[in-house]
Amino acid sequence: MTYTLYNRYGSGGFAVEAALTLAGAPFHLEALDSEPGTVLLESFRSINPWNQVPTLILPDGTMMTETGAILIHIADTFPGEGVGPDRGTSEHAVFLRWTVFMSVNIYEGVLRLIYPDRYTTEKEGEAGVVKAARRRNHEAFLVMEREVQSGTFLCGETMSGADIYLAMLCAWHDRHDALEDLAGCRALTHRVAGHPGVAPVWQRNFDHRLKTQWGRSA
Ligand SMILES: N[C@@H](CCC(=O)N[C@@H](CS)C(=O)NCC(=O)O)C(=O)O
Repeated sequence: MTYTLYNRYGSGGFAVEAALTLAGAPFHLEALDSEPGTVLLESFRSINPWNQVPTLILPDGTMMTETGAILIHIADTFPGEGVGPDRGTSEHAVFLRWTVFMSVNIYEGVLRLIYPDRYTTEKEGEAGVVKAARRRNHEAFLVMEREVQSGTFLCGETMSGADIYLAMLCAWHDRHDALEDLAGCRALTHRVAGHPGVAPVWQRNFDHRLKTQWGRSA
């Protein structure tokens, strides 16, 4: 019944590792020897043909990719463990909405910032790709900001995998843009990073890689 999670410290598998930890799911972490922002070794393509992490192997051997899909799957597999609201509820609809929103809009935008050569055929086009991605990502964060201003979590009073996802993306965004107009997102990121169930995973992934020590102050 053991999961295998392929990640590299500081990359998107943080959110999956945090969710598995919250769920109490047994897992083995395969930490790839690769730095965030670089391309993975070609040999990893034999495990994930798209050559990205996170890659999760389920206990029956099924291979899963896509952070949002994995978070939703873990929430469904371990109901009541704080990864996501009960299926069929309005809170679950909210959970699905924001998890998918972050995958298709923000995470994808992060890739444009880091690997702009994939999004233009001209070398001189890369600076424009980065500039537009930074602007578009910030617009997406402003949409999220309205949801978290109340000081609670995306799906209400209880933290979920969607909040973990948002916190990770917000901490990354802090490296590329100013967060002055994202007070709610910043506060949520501190709350998630300082959550007792998440903090050890957060610190191992991010503390020595990010300029902000998330979770230490609100
Ligand atoms: N759509 C994927 C994106 C995953 C992704 O971009 N992962 C990065 C690390 S944060 C990666 O593997 N980068 C290597 C590459 O794209 O070559 C998801 O949502 O999980």
